[in-house]
Amino acid sequence: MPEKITRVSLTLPERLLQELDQSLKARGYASRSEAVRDSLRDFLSEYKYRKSLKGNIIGVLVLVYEHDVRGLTDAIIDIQHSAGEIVNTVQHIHLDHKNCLETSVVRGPANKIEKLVERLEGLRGVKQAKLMIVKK
Ligand code: NI
Repeated sequence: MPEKITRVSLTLPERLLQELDQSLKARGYASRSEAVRDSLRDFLSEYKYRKSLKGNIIGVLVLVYEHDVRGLTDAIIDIQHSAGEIVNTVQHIHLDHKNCLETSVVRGPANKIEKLVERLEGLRGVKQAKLMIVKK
């Protein structure tokens, strides 16, 4: 039996939509829906992977965010301080007039690191939060 399909509507920044449309042809996608479905599968797969991590881990967390979103920089710093025992270093790079990139080396219990990533990625103005696990 075919899977039931549900239609949803999204609000996206104009520029993000333009970039999506430009990448569709180059990547051979027939429609926006197809590309968004694949993106969602990646999004969920990454989440499930993070949730499956156990024990003590070491990783690098990469954040890209808009520093001019009100209160965001303070919120990120507060979260990093409150997780001080697992955030070992933070490197900040000013990407351009609007965007910042931060890499943090994180070390500690997987569930605490997962909580940290969840708190950061959900903040308004955070565009990317990627956790790369480094094998010991
Ligand atoms: Ni910056």
